Amino acid sequence: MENGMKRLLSFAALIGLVISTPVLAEYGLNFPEPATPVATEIKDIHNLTMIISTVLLVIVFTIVFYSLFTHRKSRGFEPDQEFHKGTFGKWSWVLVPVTVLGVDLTIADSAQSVLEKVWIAPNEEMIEIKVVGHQWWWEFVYLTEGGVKVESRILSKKDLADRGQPENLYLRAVDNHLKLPVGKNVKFLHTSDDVLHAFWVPALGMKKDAIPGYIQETWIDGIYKEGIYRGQCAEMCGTKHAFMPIVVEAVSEQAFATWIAEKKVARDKAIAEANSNKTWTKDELMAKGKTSYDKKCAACHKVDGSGGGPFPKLAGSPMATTGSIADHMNIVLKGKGVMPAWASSMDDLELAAVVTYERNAWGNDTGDVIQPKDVKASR
Ligand SMILES: [Cu+2]
Repeated sequence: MENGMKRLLSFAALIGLVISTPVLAEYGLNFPEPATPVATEIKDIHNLTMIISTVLLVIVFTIVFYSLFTHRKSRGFEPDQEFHKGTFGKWSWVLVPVTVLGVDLTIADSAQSVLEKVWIAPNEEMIEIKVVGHQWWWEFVYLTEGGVKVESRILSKKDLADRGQPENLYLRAVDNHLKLPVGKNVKFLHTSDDVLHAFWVPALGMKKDAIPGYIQETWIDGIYKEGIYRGQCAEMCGTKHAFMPIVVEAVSEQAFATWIAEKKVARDKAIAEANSNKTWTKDELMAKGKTSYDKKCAACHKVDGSGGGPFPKLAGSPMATTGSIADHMNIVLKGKGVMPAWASSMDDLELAAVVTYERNAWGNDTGDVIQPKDVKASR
């Protein structure tokens, strides 16, 4: 008995914890306001199903309670022994399942047509975006806009404070948004660089698994209005699964075109810089390295290189001090254990800067300077 009571109390405490979690504060009782026609249709199906099931629930429970009350034993009610011989007794076994099936098919039919719309993108030209899941960030490549690339990573509580954004956006905000123009059809091609992830933005009515080695397709049929739509990774993808939110920013067509143009200029500049045969000074590499490290490596190894949990510390570690540059580079390029490989998502200059930074920051002071051409050679 006492054990049962304890269990009940801990269950109540658990429910209390779940209900009071700040993460839930953002959620209402219903679906988020649909932002695309297909999301509206999904919500309509949900509402239809809810109405049908509520009506059925009321009818069924009315009959159950009425029967229990009216036909209770204390009233001296005698069961009808001939029920199965009457017309209703004979046919109810057919009529009830037929009615239930009819209701099911009503729901299934509308659900099927919406599902088909979600699954099959129309064969017409539209903006195409490759969505790549990484441990633990998102990469968006605008295939039809000249391959413009966006890397999207979570904002820490400090980042939010620095940007003057409210703290309750923590776990819901990222540095670079997935920008989309309003009113345009957009096709998404989903894949992953490492493990299973899933791209999920409820307001847009889309969710798709990101599977390494496969490409899956989803599409949206035009966002209604400008605004911010938040989502998250919906497939358990490792220790930082909860730390890869998605933020879609819908902007006017013109603002989108301007943004793409700016992105192209910045990208061409970065490519030219990375491919120049320039020999970089240590200070230049350290500055670049710190920017990249803080953004891409500090999530696990910490800003001060102190690591933690399964992530080794780099400050004063043999790998980043007395160990050879080649071994150090190899791990950054190819990954190790839970550490992802960075070869494909950083260029030679960025990798040279990061390794230089790791070998000289936090008192590591090896004096080693790694040039982009060294990275190229060890790829
Ligand atoms: Cu994920």
